[in-house]
Amino acid sequence: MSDVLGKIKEAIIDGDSQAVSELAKQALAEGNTAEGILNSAMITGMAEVGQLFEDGEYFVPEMLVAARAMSAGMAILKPQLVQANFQSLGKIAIGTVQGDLHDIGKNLVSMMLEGASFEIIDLGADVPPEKFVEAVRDHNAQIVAMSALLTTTMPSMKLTIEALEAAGLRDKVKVMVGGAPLSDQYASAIRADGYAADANKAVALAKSLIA
Ligand code: B1M
Repeated sequence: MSDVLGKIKEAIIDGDSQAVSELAKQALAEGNTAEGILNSAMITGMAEVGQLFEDGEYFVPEMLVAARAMSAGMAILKPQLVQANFQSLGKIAIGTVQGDLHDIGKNLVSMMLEGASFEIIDLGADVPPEKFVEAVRDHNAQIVAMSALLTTTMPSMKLTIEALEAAGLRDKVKVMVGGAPLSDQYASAIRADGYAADANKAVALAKSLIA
């Protein structure tokens, strides 16, 4: 790993937002791609934060400052990740499901989808089933995209699909799911239309769902 990428990773682990912003700018100026910075430095830094939490060395406040530092870095990379394109491929209502506050992965997926020319209706985090239903109804979204990072919040995806069915909207919309504890098997079990393991795969999946 190059020097600047190593420093970004360390700054994520330390939760130093200012350093992450400055180093991300430096890394871009040195010719690194936004995706390279994200994957080699920032996401690996966050994975290490998760490991430190699991090992009992980090607690929620440390995870929170690391998340802020990650968001600060993503803000610097966003213009490179999202290139304006006016030909919309379709509308996607995206959110992290009810009870779940983890929004970094969702924001990243959302950015990449926007960069691939989808119109994004970002419902935020802790989104109850009825909010997804409302978004499909009000915006005519073709895809509902749900993220979950906690095993305890995964069932909310199933509840959202059932709410779409109850509202008579399930046939009009495709449902895609993702997040670290998810799998293809879980997606099939709750009758989602697809699962993506990361943001790039989410773009490919969204394209295939509306093709
Ligand atoms: Co929390 N947390 N957290 N946390 N947190 C995890 C998820 C955990 C794995 C840590 C650990 O134990 N190792 C663990 C979950 C265990 C489990 O359920 N199996 C955990 C826990 C336990 C908790 C709390 C319960 C802790 C507590 O309070 N005791 C609590 C729950 C709060 C709640 O949500 N109700 C909690 C709180 C928090 C913070 C608020 C402090 C903070 C989140 C801040 C924020 O998001 N704004 C936080 C953080 C930062 C993490 C870790 C360290 C990092 C998550 C992250 O942002 N990763 C995480 C450990 C880890 O992931 N290793 C952890 C980077 C991000 C780019 O990756 O989100 O996986 P990810 O997204 C990926 C893919 O999953 C995929 O694409 C993305 C890009 O590749 N993807 C999709 C995601 N969504 C997708 C949707 C798609 C497609 C792909 O289509 C729709």
